Amino acid sequence: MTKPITLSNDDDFDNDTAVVTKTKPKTAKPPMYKVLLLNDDYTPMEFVVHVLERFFAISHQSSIEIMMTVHKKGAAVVGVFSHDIAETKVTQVMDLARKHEHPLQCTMEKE
Ligand code: TYC
Repeated sequence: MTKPITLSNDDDFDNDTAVVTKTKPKTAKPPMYKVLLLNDDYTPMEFVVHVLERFFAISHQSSIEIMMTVHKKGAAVVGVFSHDIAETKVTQVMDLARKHEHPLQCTMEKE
């Protein structure tokens, strides 16, 4: 008499299943930082437009629109950059505002 073959629960000979694994990419992308402009009651509108054109290479028309968004809403993101570039932009804006004695505030935050 031939002995019948019995499979235990752990065997998976013909009952094809697969373990799906996700490989983590080794090169993580660096975090990006939003640069924000904050509203205040004293900085002249033209100065803010100038800052956007000069340091963020934004067109005159777009600069007016972004400045008005900040004026009405209190703040706006003006760009997203690597940590180093974002820090440079914030410093450039703050240095020029200080030089002209305007209270304009520019900040950065992790995206
Ligand atoms: N609120 C300012 C004014 O009425 C204009 C202004 C706009 C100031 C944007 C700062 O980030 C700013 N003169």
